[in-house]
Amino acid sequence: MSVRTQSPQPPEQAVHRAGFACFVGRPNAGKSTLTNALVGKKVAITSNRPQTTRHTVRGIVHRPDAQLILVDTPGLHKPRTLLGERLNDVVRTTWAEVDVIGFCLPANEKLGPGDRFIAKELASIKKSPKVAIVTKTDLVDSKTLAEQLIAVDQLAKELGFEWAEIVPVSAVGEKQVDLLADLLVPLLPEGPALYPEGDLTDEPEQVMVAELIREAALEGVRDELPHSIAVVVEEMLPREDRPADKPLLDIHAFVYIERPSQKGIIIGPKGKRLKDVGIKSRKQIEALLGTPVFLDLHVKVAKDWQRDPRQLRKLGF
Ligand SMILES: Nc1nc2c(ncn2[C@@H]2O[C@H](COP(=O)(O)OP(=O)(O)OP(=O)(O)O)[C@@H](O)[C@H]2O)c(=O)[nH]1
Ligand SMILES: [Mg+2]
Repeated sequence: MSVRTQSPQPPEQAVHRAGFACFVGRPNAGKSTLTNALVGKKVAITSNRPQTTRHTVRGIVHRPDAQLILVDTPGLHKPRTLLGERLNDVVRTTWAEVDVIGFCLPANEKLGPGDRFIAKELASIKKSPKVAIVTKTDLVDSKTLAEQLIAVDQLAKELGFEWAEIVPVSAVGEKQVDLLADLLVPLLPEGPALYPEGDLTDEPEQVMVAELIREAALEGVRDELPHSIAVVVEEMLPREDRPADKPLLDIHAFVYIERPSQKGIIIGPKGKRLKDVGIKSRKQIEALLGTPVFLDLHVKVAKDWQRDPRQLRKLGF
């Protein structure tokens, strides 16, 4: 087993590489946090709730020698709803299309049936190299980390394949994040950049805004509620009659929940919770778009949307 702690030697003749690496793993494994750390900016929302990511998010890393396009995917899990099935389908389509697969496994949780299940599926993909990424290393001591690295190595051996690399990282502690990029780049095909210099994601602004609102709404809600929340931005328009040096962007968005009984929780006593979600996400949206924002948030019930094909389509799944 070779566990990387140092970058490979640079090749003698510099070639430019460009391609796609996707991050897969169980929900909550740290895929989106790692994507953001590599890109150097928040392109994907994160939370301590499982199943935060609901669509693939591309983050672009620009380097002199390469363009590494990261595809952050929803956590793969046993689906309980139609939404869950759709998300799993998205992941499988994605890993069939990328140049490298990065399997994220948290250092602080013993390998479980969920990891085994994913590893088994990865074993059947012959064409792409697979890199094991042991995440959240800041949460464990070196002995636990060493045991996890051995277990991860063993997992592939049991299933009859080898990891191209095994890399321990901490996105929060900023440990070995650059090393991971150094190891992924040589696994990409040679070729020119695929995205313009400076683009960090190809997410539409409207989607990023909706995601920032959802991230704020996820904070502090418990049990099943995180899964029930969906956000749609209906309209983003510059306010008319504003002087050129004092622009204001009007954003109208709906926070959807699944049942009328959830409305009170989202809105909070005297509307306080929803107001806080508005304040928090507005700050982030203003930072993202670089313009003052008026954010108009409404809560709506979309009955059992996670299980209803029509509602799912309306919400963009
Ligand atoms: N301490 C520590 N926490 C981390 C690290 N990376 C992620 N986390 C935390 O782990 C939780 C889940 O992180 P996410 O990046 O949202 O996980 P994910 O794999 O994208 O989850 P899904 O989108 O639900 O599949 C968040 O609370 C993160 O702050 C890390 O390197 N160290
Ligand atoms: Mg995620």
